[in-house]
Amino acid sequence: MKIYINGTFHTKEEAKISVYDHGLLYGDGVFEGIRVYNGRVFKLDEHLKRLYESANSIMLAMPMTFDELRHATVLTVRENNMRDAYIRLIITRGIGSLGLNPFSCEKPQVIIIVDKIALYPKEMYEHGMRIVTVPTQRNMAEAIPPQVKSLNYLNNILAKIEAINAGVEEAIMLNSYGLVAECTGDNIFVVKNNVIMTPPSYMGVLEGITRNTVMELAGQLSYTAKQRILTRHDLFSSDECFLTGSAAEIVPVTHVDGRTISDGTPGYVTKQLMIAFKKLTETTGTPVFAAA
Ligand code: PXG
Repeated sequence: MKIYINGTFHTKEEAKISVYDHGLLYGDGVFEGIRVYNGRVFKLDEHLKRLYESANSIMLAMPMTFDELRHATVLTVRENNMRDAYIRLIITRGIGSLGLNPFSCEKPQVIIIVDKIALYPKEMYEHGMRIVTVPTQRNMAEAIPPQVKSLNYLNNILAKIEAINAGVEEAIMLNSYGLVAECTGDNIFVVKNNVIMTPPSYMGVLEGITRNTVMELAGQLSYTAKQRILTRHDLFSSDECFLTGSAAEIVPVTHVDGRTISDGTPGYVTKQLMIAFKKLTETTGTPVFAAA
């Protein structure tokens, strides 16, 4: 495995950063998780755009231009010679002194890992997943903005621990108003009377690339898709429920807080979206290998 750090490649064993890096000391940095399907990077520019927006929001001056980083990302996939992969792009604040001041840091570190990821067991894609609401709330937008994909994921990790303690794989996080925000690493959708709905970003949601892709696919399949405030009751009484994310892709949800959604099997609209999504991932994206 070849890991990119600031322009050079390292083996997994040798890929190291300083213990003085503020990414480690304070979770100060930003990241992206991107998939490669069939030799093409899916939605690369959308992910890079969100990365630059996240960096700008936390006043982290990106050390590379958009085009340079796009090139480095594609190059790293090519060096690893993988046609189906998961890219983790990490920008840390860099090496600094032991104090919060980010401006003491010399220069941001750019790390690109190309590996595999399997978020949930395969059966869940066929038979659906059980999820529960957990006590840990999603950050308010006035705190760490959920729209920033920062290295500080403790909010979501606490929720993930609560889900695992409850014997399920994923947690529904509510915002401080008790309204549905998202899951720990995925966005959440419901389908009711053939209308596809997901909470608006101001509810405390990361604007998922997969979420936006699903909204587009919904339109192409002639469904109405909209952003709407959702309560737990809206989840319980939905016809269908599913989660979206680059790592998760589209996962049907069949049980929420012990309530069975419809007949307890993955819904028709969900399955149609899964098929359309798979087709899109296989036929679009930035080619990694010259002739792809
Ligand atoms: N919400 C949150 C909080 C996320 O972290 C999503 C939604 C889905 O966004 P995308 O753009 O991927 O559709 C995410 C993304 C992991 C992992 O290692 C998590 C994510 C992405 C990749 C890997 O668990 N979260």
